[in-house]
Amino acid sequence: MGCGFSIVNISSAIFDCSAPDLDSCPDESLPEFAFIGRSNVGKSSLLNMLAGEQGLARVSPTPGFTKLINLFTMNKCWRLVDLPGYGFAQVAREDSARFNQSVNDYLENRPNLCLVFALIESGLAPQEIDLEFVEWLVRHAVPFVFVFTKTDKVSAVMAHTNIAAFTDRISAWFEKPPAVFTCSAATGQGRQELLEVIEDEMTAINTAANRAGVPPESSRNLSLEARGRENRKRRPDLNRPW
Ligand SMILES: Nc1nc2c(ncn2[C@@H]2O[C@H](COP(=O)(O)OP(=O)(O)OP(=O)(O)O)[C@@H](O)[C@H]2O)c(=O)[nH]1
Ligand SMILES: [Mg+2]
Repeated sequence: MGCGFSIVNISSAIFDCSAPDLDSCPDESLPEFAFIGRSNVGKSSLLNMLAGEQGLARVSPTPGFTKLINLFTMNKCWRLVDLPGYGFAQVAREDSARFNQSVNDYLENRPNLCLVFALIESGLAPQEIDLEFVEWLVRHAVPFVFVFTKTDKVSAVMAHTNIAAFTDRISAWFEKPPAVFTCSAATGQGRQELLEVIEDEMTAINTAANRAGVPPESSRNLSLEARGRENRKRRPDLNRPW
């Protein structure tokens, strides 16, 4: 199956490997979409929901469950990447240990990382640790969109209030803020919209490859690297000194 196939229909979802660090990640030939967020926010659950396969990534009510960079290949042509969460209490005693260095390294330096889904719990008022992590993403020009999770656990009004409060806190950091999505791994809410985000990114990659006049299959690495460079150049305009 080629990469021109509609990615909204996931027909194969395969576990690649668990990597302890960036150097242990597999080859850079496929576009990657990664999930990041506080421990227990629902990263692994959302990955399974998008892949349409419960049990693909391991889910647990215990925070800090995912400890490695877990990579999964969809339709043999793009990857979903489940990352360890941040803010897990037992590793949060020291400030320096609150964020995982391997995760930061992956987010900052993986050339085929197309887009990050930054997960925030829709039932909570803005948390300092989430704001701090988003600030890190902005600082490092990591391309991301927001996904507010677990909408089944909260009223629509409360979710809206929390999302508005969060986006209000960060609005001064951007000229154009990242897109905001909501989801529930329990009900499947948001699945179509998030797969469309991935499809749009994949279409952009293929279009760039075609424009370069090289067949998409053989130029995939090249166009992704170019895309990574482009993403890093697209540092949002920030209205405050860092
Ligand atoms: N009600 C509800 N529960 C959810 C949802 N998503 C995840 N959960 C639950 O939240 C808990 C944590 O889910 P995970 O997907 O393991 O969270 P995670 O972000 O991968 O957590 P770490 O790997 O520890 O960083 C589990 O008990 C899930 O069943 C959701 O959309 N709705
Ligand atoms: Mg997890």
